[in-house]
Amino acid sequence: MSNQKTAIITGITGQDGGYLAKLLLSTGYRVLGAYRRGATETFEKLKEHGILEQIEMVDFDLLEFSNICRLVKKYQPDEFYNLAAQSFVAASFEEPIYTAQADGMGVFYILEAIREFSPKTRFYQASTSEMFGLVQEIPQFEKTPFYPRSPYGVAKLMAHWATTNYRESFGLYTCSGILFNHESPFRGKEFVTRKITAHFARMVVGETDKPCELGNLSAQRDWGFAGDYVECMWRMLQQNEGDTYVVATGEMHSIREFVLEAGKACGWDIEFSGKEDSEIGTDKKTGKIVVKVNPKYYRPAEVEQLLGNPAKTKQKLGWEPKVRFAELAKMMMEKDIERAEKGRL
Ligand code: G4F
Repeated sequence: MSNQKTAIITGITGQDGGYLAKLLLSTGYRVLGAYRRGATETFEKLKEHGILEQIEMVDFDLLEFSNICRLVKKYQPDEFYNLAAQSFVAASFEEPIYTAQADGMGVFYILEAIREFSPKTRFYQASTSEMFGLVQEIPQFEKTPFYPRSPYGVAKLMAHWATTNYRESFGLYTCSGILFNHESPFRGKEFVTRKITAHFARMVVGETDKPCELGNLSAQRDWGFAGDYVECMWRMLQQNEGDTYVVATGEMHSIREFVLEAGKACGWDIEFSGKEDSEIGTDKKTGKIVVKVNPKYYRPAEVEQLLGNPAKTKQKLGWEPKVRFAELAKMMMEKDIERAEKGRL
């Protein structure tokens, strides 16, 4: 197939990498999966998607400029999706320098490699709603001023502006997707939604009796489905020119509400009681405590609420989020119960 498109996806072992690879493979792309050798992540997600054999794995490290240059020069990809990052906000307070180098500088390396060796390559940067941090208006859209609240948000903001700047300075086709939180059964277990569903699933199959310990239950997020969001990334790279897009559902829910929805899928009717550090969630039917607050999960600076306005994205890209909050929580909960029952959680 001579007109087959080639795409490089960094962060191929992550949640979004798997969904995006699946989408691109289904439309005939050659997919190069870039991953960091020795990364703690394995290929489990790609195996579960059933696509591991169809992806050509290539070594990649956001901190190794020479490696990035060789990769871009060798494959001259039509599309380059940068989904690799140190993506856990809480960890960025402990590893700020690494996070700044990987999530910030790493993007300059990729952009320089594209500029030098393959300027026709269309580039997608995984920007994030964490850049809005201490939100300056509600809801947030493409022109809302940024106010990051973590080293992660600061590093991502640098990469975001680098992406815009290389478009304006060098005429590269670059896009930033300002993605609000997006989840799925393939979400990493360090993130709050999956932490909850994985823990609840262990309780359901009798693997543990202990409640799930969480931090700030009042934080609110605009949660969408990762499968919907990767389709939007692809659409961004099929336009006449690059741009910045907010990707969100336009609905906001608290951690408490996610706990309630996940609990429903376990057959529980959870009631919250107590305040702040001593808040607990109890299943009314059995009296069992299923959630409790542990202040160790509080963050040095919190992003209290994020709510996106995806009007431009819907209008320009014809994109619509399909999976909504309650369905998302149910989907994640059911999959984790199924995994727990098979001993594969
Ligand atoms: O699930 P989280 O860890 O996601 P967070 O920090 O919003 O970041 C995610 O979304 C961003 C987009 O907005 C991405 F850029 C980023 O890479 C990542 O994908 O935490 C969500 C909220 C926070 O307010 C946190 O304080 O949940 C609160 N939370 C409460 N208890 C907890 C916990 N978060 C985690 N991870 N673990 C807890 O026990």
